[in-house]
Amino acid sequence: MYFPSRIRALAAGAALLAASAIAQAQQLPNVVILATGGTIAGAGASAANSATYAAAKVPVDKLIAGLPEISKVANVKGEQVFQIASESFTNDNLLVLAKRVSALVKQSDVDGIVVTHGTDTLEETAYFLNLVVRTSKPIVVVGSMRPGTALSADGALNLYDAVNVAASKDAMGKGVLVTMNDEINSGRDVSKSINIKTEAFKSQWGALGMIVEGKNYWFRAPVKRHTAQSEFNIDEITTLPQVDIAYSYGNVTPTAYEALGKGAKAIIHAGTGNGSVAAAVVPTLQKLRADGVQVIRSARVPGGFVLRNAEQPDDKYDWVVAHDLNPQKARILAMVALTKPLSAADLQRVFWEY
Ligand code: DAS
Repeated sequence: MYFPSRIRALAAGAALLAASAIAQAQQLPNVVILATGGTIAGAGASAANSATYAAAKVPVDKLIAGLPEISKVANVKGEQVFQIASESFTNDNLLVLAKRVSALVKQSDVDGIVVTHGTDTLEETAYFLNLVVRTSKPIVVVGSMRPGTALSADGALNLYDAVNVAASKDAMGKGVLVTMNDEINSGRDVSKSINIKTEAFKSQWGALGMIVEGKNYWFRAPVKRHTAQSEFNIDEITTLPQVDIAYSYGNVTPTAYEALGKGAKAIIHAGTGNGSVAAAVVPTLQKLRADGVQVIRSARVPGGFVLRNAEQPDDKYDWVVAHDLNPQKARILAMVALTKPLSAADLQRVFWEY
């Protein structure tokens, strides 16, 4: 039977639906998800495997398809930048990722960026982006402690939160952010403090806020320089200098410092207490400094900050203190800072400001 008026009505209805879908999409922010691997893309043999699984398996399009709720929050596009476990991240990975972020945030049709990442070095990548990407648009780094195949997997909500924050105007100008376990943390301050719980990421100065059911609740903002206010720019960086970390402990010898000092532009001393240097190591650090290697005192103690000229004569030895940065964060800042020819005094200013 042929009913032209019904067909016309159906066609008109379909056109109306299509038009409203387009109008709605035009109203939503545009968020790009750059996937690098990690547990958030991991898969285990069974739902009972929350710790035994393979990281970096699930492609970004599958992650997005598995989270239809985000289509109501933003127009989301995915790019698979890498598919690796983040303990294997290299300086080249950092450069490639940061340059892609920098290119995307320059686009007027991109409102925010999400980076999915393994949790092991997530804090390093988040801080690196915080230092070198010149933008006020939200950049949110996110991971998960359990693979998506596990009971009570945390990745889906972490990713949903990350897209919400990346799509939020009130997240602009706060530096690189990390959304894990309902919290919004600063990419500068946050570090992985527990290796087998979903509440793994903590900032010793506290979270910036929380996100609940897609709404951001802010309680503070960063005071250190970042992103648009940074003097560093990934578009002007082609390579990163070698900076290594030497861990200190009782009975320590200069062996590691001597070996690392052969190729490094800076050594991060993960000292005991307030970044203390064992008497057996002082002469080696003095020689490294004389040879042009920067010596930066951080601490193996997770909380507090290293004081300049307290138990160690930093002025006399021309050493730098890492302030409140843990050794792995201090390494990221030292690498970025030493892309420029800085004296120890200049470097110390950078550690106070960033
Ligand atoms: N191997 C860990 C990593 O890729 C898995 C994870 O926790 O994301 O960082």
